[in-house]
Amino acid sequence: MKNKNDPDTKLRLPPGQHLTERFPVLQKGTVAHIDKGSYSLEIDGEVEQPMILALQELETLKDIEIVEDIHCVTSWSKFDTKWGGLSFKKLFSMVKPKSSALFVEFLCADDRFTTTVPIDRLKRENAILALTYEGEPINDKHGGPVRAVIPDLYFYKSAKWIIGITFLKEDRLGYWERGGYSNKADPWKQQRYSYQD
Ligand SMILES: Nc1nc2c(c(=O)[nH]1)N[C@H]1C(S)=C(S)[C@@H](COP(=O)(O)O)O[C@H]1N2
Ligand SMILES: [Mo]
Repeated sequence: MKNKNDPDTKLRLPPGQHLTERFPVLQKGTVAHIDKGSYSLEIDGEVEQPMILALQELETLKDIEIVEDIHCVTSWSKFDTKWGGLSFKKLFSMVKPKSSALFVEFLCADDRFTTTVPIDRLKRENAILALTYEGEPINDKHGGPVRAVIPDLYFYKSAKWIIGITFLKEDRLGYWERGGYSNKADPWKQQRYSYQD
């Protein structure tokens, strides 16, 4: 088991974070539940090919598994979490973002929660639209059936219960960002609060 004094652990923990073996559950309100049979993901905005995809279709598009450390702004980090799903790269090759698309907004089933991410952040190999956690469909608590996992940013940018993805010309603040959290959210730069942006 890893511990704080292990040199590897120290290198992997961003400043101000501590390691947990648990997997805390966090969201603004209560845990949402999405019916898998009637689920659809609507992708629109600044794209050549808007799409509506059912869960089964997303499953056939699965192309990647990642094992990544995740970092919550409340200071816990968890190492080596394993997620499977669809790389944003693959999704982009299908919907074809226009050159005007600079930000991506995730719309979620919990009372229309949103968060946005610069499009370039999603072109990295480890940013995915996740369908599985540790080899199993993602449960309700952790944002199933479809959530984002963007390990390079604090975990509040990793939207749970995603029902819509909109490509934007200009940025919009999301739920936590309007509440005072950083819109940049880089754990290695310790960008926790909006007054630091
Ligand atoms: N839809 C939605 N996604 C969300 C949130 C939320 O309130 N609603 N909270 C974020 C926050 S603050 C964190 S830390 C992570 C927590 O994910 P977990 O519950 O799987 O640990 O989800 C993020 N994604
Ligand atoms: Mo969070």
